[in-house]
Amino acid sequence: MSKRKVAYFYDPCGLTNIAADVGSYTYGLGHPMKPHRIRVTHDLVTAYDMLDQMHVLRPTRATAETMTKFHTDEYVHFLNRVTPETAEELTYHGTRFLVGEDNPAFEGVFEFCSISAGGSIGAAQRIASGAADIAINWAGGLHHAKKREASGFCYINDIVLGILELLRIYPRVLYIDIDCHHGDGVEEAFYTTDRVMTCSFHKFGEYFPGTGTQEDRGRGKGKGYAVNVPLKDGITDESFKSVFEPVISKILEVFKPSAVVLQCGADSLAGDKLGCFNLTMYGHAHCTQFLRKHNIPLILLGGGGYTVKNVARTWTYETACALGIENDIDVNLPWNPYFEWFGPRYRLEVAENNMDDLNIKEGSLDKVRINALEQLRELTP
Ligand code: ZLV
Ligand code: CA
Ligand code: ZN
Repeated sequence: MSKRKVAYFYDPCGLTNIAADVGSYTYGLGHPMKPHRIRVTHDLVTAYDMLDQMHVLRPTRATAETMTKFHTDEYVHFLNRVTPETAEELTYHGTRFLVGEDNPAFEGVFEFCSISAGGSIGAAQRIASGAADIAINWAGGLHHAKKREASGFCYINDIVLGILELLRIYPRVLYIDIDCHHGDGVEEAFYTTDRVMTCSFHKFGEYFPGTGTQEDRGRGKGKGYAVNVPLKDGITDESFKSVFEPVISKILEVFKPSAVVLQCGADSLAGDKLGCFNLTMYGHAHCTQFLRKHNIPLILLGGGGYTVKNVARTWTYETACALGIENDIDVNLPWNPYFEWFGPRYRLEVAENNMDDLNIKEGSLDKVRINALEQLRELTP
């Protein structure tokens, strides 16, 4: 397999005036979203000596004005001035902009968003200029953020901003979302256009955010260009592949994207604190490998992922997949600042568990695959 030019975005100096990186922001004690996982991933990528095999770039922080390419002025202005102390007052007692405890006004929230969005926009620019074949931003992938509101741990939609940047150059962009949750913010942003196809694989049924049925297919010009693959608990590598491969192959055939954005949310891994799927690291990374093989300009983004060690393992392995060196990677972890923490096995692996695959047990997987393929067949010119 031939080499690819890879750009890797990482901010080593988050939290202004403090010697810290993007991993230093915290949503607060007890909150499942841990930006620290980006730093642990970076330390593993470093320990595996991958940094000198790619262009390591510090993202230009997205300005408030840049964010308004998607979000409203009013919302961005709010986010730019809110602090933990003023949140109650500025949100009209928690009824506007930030709803509920999912989206706290934590210290440095705007700066955190500007790093996340800056990385995804930078990744898009690097791809569009031809300087990279694959661009990576593990601090991105915050797919729930809405035009005028934060949602599901996401404040600024770095993905929408990155895709808008790609659309300046490319006629068609494909967005694929393997996070365990529905990619509702990105779907909504491009629901009425045929220039962006969105395809989300997610748990559906009594699960956040509650959207993403196969009847939701886009509207107007965008009809047919939103693809939803609703799944049940316990999906295994084999089941996932049996729907991912045919659906994505068909999309590549009928939509012919000029660039692909893959949201690699790691809460679809087995053993995730919030997720309910049963994918191994290899099953998850298969999606990256499958897309790399097709040789279309590719952006890899982060997203969910709440069992920090497994997130770091998987995104590290996926960085190796982008470089095409995954077969040379030692499954025994090299020494790194968090080594002790990866016990008792100290290995680069995420194993499956013994949960039932309800997609097979309840016989829904075949129907879901057939429905998606039928929708795509209708787009054939
Ligand atoms: O992975 O939350 O269920 C991309 C992503 O896709 C809800 N939120 C909403 C609806 C009512 N609430 C619950 C409010 C709880 C606030 C704090 C938690 C705290 C501790 C443990 C779990 C949660 C939690 N919140 C679990 N699931 C939620 C979801 C939001 C899921 C966002 C997924 C984001 C980054
Ligand atoms: Ca998803
Ligand atoms: Zn998620």
